[in-house]
Amino acid sequence: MSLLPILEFPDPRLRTIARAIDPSELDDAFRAHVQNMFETMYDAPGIGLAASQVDDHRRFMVIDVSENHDERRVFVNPRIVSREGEQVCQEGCLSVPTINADVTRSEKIVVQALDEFGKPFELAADGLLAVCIQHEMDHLEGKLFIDYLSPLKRDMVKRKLAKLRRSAA
Ligand code: GNR
Ligand code: NI
Repeated sequence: MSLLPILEFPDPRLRTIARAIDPSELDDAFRAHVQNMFETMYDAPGIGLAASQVDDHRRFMVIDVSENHDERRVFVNPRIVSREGEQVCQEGCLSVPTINADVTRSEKIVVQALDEFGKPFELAADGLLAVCIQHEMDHLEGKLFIDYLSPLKRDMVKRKLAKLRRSAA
């Protein structure tokens, strides 16, 4: 097991659009990589991690929104097949450290994906799980939650992060 480095904004690699995975790629090496992603996510700590964030541009993500870290979910080639309603959630992102902001997302979604063994499944999600699935699927499209902010707020975020980087250097 090993912890993977997480890319941080404004790294241009976070803007990469992930490519679909062929089921033949879902081998033991892939599953070992998935375990490293869970380990990296729990260590951060976070409730979700898209492959894009660890510079892997295949279309998959891992999520566990449980308190006890006992509800691991792997989504390969996820697709949202229905949406209903709206919810506003204060979001954060491991790739945009120290920033939190309200984002409006669908309240309920139904997602279809493959698990890490290539088995198709369908999941109805609401609340935080629905938010997290939408947040991770955005990463796979090269999109970050701060992209939804007004230009003024996004500018404030950029300046805060630039200042943090200067003091860290
Ligand atoms: O750990 C995370 N928490 C979180 C909280 C509210 C909305 C979305 C998230 S996802 C985030 C981890 C992350 O950056 N995943 O890409
Ligand atoms: Ni994120």
